[in-house]
Amino acid sequence: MKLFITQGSPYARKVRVVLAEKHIECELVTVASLAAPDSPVSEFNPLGKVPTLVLDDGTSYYDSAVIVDYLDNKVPVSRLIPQDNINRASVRRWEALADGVCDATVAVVMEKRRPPEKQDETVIERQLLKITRGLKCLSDDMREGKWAAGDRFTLADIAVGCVLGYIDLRMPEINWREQYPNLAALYEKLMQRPSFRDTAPPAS
Ligand SMILES: N[C@@H](CCC(=O)N[C@@H](CS)C(=O)NCC(=O)O)C(=O)O
Repeated sequence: MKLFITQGSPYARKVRVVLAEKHIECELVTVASLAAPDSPVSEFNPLGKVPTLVLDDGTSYYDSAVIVDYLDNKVPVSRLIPQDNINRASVRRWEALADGVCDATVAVVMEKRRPPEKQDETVIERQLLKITRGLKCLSDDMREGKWAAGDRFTLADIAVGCVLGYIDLRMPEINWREQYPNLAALYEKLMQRPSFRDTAPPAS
């Protein structure tokens, strides 16, 4: 089994944390450039995106939500996604919100990489609003809880940790630690786990 990744991708980090938490062996293939038309990942995923998981028989799975679901069921111990309907939907909603904040962060970063005269301020403003509202919602919903969703470590914590690490990497000017001490405490706790420490994005 091999997983196509880039070092900075928060979605790939989510899958790598799940692999580590569940002690699943998997070869990591780092893609040098996703923009290259001959990127090796497009052989397995027509969208050319990471993460993409390729099984030994050539079957490929994407996107990150599909991959983590597959992995959690492949090794059904230390489940990261609850099986009962309500708790499962709750964890999945946390994941969708955290991934959505990642999407908005990526959109801002991409817009700001365009030449200044081509950047659209309204696009940036709209995405920044999603980031601001999304972080506030994550913090409000966590309240003073020990973990993001319920009383145990789940995929919700992994997804939140990955978006916070990504914001640190790409938009360190967003001072979420000061604004949301409960998210800061959660991230600090997550970074004590080898799965998070070993997958921390490299300094840009
Ligand atoms: N919803 C997807 C998002 C994956 C994604 O956008 N990955 C980025 C890297 S962080 C990518 O591959 N971008 C290349 C592209 O869009 O062509 C997931 O959760 O896997």
